[in-house]
Amino acid sequence: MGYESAKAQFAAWGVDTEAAIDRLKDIPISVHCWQGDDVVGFENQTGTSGGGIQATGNHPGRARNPEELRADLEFAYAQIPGAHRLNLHAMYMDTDEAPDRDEIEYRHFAPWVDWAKDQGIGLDFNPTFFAHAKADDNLTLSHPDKGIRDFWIEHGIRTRDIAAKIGEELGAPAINNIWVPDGYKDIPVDRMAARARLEASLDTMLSEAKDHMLDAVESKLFGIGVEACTVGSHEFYLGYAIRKGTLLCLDMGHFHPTENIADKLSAVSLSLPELLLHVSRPMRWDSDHVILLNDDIQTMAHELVSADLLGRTHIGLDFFDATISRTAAWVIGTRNMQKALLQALLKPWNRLKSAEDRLDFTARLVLTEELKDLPYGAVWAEFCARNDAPVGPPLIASLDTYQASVVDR
Ligand code: RNT
Ligand code: ZN
Repeated sequence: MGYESAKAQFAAWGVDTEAAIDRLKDIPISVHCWQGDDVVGFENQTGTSGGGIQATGNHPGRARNPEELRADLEFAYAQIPGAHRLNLHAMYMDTDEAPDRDEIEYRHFAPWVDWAKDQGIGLDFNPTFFAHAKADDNLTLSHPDKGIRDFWIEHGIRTRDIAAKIGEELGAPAINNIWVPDGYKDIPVDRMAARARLEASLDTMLSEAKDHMLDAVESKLFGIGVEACTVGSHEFYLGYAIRKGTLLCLDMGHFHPTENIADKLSAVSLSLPELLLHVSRPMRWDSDHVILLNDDIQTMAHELVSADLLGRTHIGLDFFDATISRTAAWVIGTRNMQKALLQALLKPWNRLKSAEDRLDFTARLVLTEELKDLPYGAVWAEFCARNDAPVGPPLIASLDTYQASVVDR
């Protein structure tokens, strides 16, 4: 009932809700495993988390092992309409062995692949250059000590092999995203040396061409403990990605607070064939709050649709909040990304673009503002119903029931 009326209202603006629903169903979101356990991992390493990527809070229910994490993910995916991916970090190995980071192999992750096949989800991967004694200086691939650099280069090479094998097993490429915490707390005297070392390490790490996987590089502005300089800055990686043909990962928390990250998509995509997003919500700094359906996310979705970038942008999430139910955080954040995409898919693009082309900015403004009143919620509810995901009170009940089942962990 509600949907049929909404469909007619959108149709009056020339918008086909069925086409939007069909398109949204096929947009995978890569859900980050690390929201489930506060970025701890399963290897009993003793290093500090590094680069300021610490989750705060002590809500009950943190997943302590791969079985608990998978159970939590299965629950979360069941509340999220559509088919998605899991973004796994190397520190989430599932094995009785205790390989160090420079010893990991595909077999240490094979249970994740079996599970992904079972669930019908794709996998992405990440080397873990933090939470390890050899990262305690907040220097890894750019460390002045060649031994430390070589250790991390070996780790990176192994993660590329693992990602390639994962991609081969699942029949779709796995992205292997490189983020290093490298930087300086206080003002360095030789930024060039650190950046030259990072570049050389990356070159060695990425020297072998690989099928079934895609390399991505993620920049950052600063982190707690590396306030004065981040070696892998935006300019560093933008240039690197363009020269080397890797994906560029834009994390929404890794820029100056007043920068509009959505504005960057059209700009960088003219020089880069594919992009990776870490959709996140910084508050004052790279604080990785659960994403809301707010202007930042809606603008991001707007740009993805308006600039026709959905086909070459991989959408991943990156937030971690341990003050609320971790499973609810996944579900709320992922659904918000989808809601923003749906809103963008429900815009009368021809009318909007033609007003702009005619320089009729009055018409453009009246359109953007009137469109906000259209009943997108009824289309969202229909999308959820068709994909067996709850909305409203049943969703809340489902989240509560699951959280109650994990409080004794
Ligand atoms: C850190 C980066 C990075 C991490 C994950 C865990 O600031 O955003 O993406 O959050 O790799
Ligand atoms: Zn990130």
